[in-house]
Amino acid sequence: MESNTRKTALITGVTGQDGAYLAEFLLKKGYIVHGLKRRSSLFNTDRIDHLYQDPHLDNRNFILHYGDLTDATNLIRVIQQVQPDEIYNLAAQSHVKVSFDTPEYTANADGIGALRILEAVRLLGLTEKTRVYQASTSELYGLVQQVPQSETTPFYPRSPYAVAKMYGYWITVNYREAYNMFACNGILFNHESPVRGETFVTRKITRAVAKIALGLQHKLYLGNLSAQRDWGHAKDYVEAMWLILQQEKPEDFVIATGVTTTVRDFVRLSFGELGIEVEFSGQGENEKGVIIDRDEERLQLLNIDPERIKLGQTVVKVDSSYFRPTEVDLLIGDPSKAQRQLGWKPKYTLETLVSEMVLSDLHLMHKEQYLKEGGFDVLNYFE
Ligand code: NDP
Ligand code: GDR
Repeated sequence: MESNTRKTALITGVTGQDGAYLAEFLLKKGYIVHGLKRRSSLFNTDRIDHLYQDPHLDNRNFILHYGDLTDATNLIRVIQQVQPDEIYNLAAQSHVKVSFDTPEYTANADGIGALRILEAVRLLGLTEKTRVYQASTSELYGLVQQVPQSETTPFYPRSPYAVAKMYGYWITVNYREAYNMFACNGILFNHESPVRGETFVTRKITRAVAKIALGLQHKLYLGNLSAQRDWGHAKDYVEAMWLILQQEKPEDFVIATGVTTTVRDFVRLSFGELGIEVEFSGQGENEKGVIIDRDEERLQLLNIDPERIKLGQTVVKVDSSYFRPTEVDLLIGDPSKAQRQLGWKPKYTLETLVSEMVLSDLHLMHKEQYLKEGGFDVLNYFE
């Protein structure tokens, strides 16, 4: 892109999983990317540190602004300053289980936050210039009405998170219809990556599998093992976000792989990636996963001591404190509209996703093991 035709994008939630992949994607496309980040008592920019540019340099194409979706005046100021061609509203309290503990905050950030962005664009007279992407979610489908879920499937949200996102979905549709704004929902099904937050189930599993293999952890405690999710890779999904805003007409799209898997099978696949076979037995809270076989050649290839992998060892147990007051049992998306209209197709399969996540966590845990064995694992400032 020539510098005078370069587009400008503003990403809220730039420090999150999707924000980081999207920033990288847009920078490669030649955009000037602005990101909204929250003030935190610790550095929270790990995922975008590789994109960081010294603020003292001229001609930066990646610029961060402090801000929060609960602060309208701040959003208005940043949007006025940036004058974006595209806004990707990815910021959210995105953890479904946590939303039961912080329902009001979740409604404020995830629901009213979307309104604040749209209203800022309107108040600043940018409705013709600025296109808005709203991060909607398969959690909107909630209690199963029909499968696979498509753009026409009715919503039945099952958590404060999903209810807040339902407001975000409809206010986006409403601003599109009322003010002729180019505002779109991407209804994205679960998508993961090596930089997925550590408390979402996939990353919790892949981290634990790597730790167990290296003797840094003994057991993995999980909640509902029978939940089924349509898991894709975040890298594929941020491309879909961009495609949605490049269309001639603003519309909403389901983005999914069309394949669903249980949490239990995700665990099996993850251990399998390292050459460890786990079998499940028992039911409900008594279900457990036990090591029944090991592939010594694979383990050695990955620098894992096969002697650490004990046949008969229980490595997965159920902890009911991870159950949700209301659960979403089955998600499987129908991405045919996106395939047809956007030409979008995921490049990753579940197997390549799991492999990338497990090997990345194994790499991290090898470093942790090295530090621990060298006596550098705990720096206690408060002794
Ligand atoms: P993450 O939880 O990884 O990232 C969320 C981002 O939002 C972080 O940058 C976080 O900042 C920021 N944030 C949270 N609250 C606020 C706030 N009040 N003001 C400003 N920023 C805030 O989520 P993902 O990247 O996985 O998801 C991106 C979006 O897509 C979210 O809206 C999520 O709900 C939605 N979504 C995600 C799906 C998925 O499977 N990943 C599927 C469908 C929708 P900090 O880093 O400081 O915490
Ligand atoms: P989800 O993702 O709720 O689908 O929301 P999460 O990975 O948290 O849960 C998926 C399923 O796994 C079950 N589960 C567990 N979940 C967690 N977190 N921890 C556990 O120990 C555990 N054990 C079983 C859950 O009950 C659930 O059924 C994600 C988020 O990214 C949302 O922001 C996004 O909108 C949706 O995906 C699509």
